[in-house]
Amino acid sequence: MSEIILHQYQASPFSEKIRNLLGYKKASYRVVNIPVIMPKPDLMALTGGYRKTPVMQIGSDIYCDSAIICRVIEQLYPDKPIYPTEQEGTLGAAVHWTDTFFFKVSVAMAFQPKALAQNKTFSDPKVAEAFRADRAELNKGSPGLGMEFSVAHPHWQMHLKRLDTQLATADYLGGDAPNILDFSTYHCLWFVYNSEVLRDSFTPFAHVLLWITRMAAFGNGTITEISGSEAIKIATSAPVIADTAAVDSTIDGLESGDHVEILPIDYGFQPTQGELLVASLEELVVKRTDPLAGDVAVHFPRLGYRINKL
Ligand SMILES: N[C@@H](CCC(=O)N[C@@H](CS)C(=O)NCC(=O)O)C(=O)O
Repeated sequence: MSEIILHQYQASPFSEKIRNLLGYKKASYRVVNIPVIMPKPDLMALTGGYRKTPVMQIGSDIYCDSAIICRVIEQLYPDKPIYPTEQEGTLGAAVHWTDTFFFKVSVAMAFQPKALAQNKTFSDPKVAEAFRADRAELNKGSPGLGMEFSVAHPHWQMHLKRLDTQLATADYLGGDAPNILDFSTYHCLWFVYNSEVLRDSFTPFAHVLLWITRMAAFGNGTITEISGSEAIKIATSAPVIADTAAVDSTIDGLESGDHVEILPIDYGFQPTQGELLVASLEELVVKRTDPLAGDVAVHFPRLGYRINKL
């Protein structure tokens, strides 16, 4: 089995979701630190268009979106399971709400004027402007992640109060042990908690604060940094694993080998094109041949993505 390579950057909350899960699973893995804004040429060689963070690579299999990344990590590290079957439906819904709506609330909290004024990265006006322009490009054609602070703040307080009530009864949202909802919730809170000027917003929620300490104690696993070009070299020398055609043509009316594009339905409409390998209720996979990375299989979760025949 090829080792996990996580393409990520330190400040990315969705990357922290994965690092924290890999810490919980006591995994060793490699990390490529990718740029926070475009261009990301090494990442594009692997994904063929998808530009969000994080992306996970195993050999020449490329996994886009933290939802599918967590599922693959669970298969690789089945000990201490985080997807209890008896909660498959409710957890799926709660995790999606957390990773979409509540993530937006958290972004508005983390980027409120008080926090931005203290943020070292944004103290350089050129850096701040480049970031704003890049995120405007990312969000083109979609409502993006924008939420007014005045709307986000009461939603933040409401959800933290509910979390605090629940965490007074158990160590984790999952009960005695964390489940996927703990990791989804943690990265949102981590993003806000990282800003020292915002720490006091947690003060009324003592049980949440204890839970943050428990989650943080899992750490991030054992990390070895490699370069983007080393990761591409690994992709070129590995065979594509997802080579068994598994297209359920009753879902999208598509056949194995069709030329398609896959893109998110929320924001970041940069598509990945390729030859259809898998289209099931859970997963979409295309195969593409990249001039640098060779043959790669690019995987997406079904939830949150659309597929178009070209
Ligand atoms: N649904 C995606 C969302 C990922 C996402 O929005 N990541 C942010 C960073 S935490 C991002 O991609 N920002 C733009 C970028 O990094 O280029 C997932 O679960 O992985």
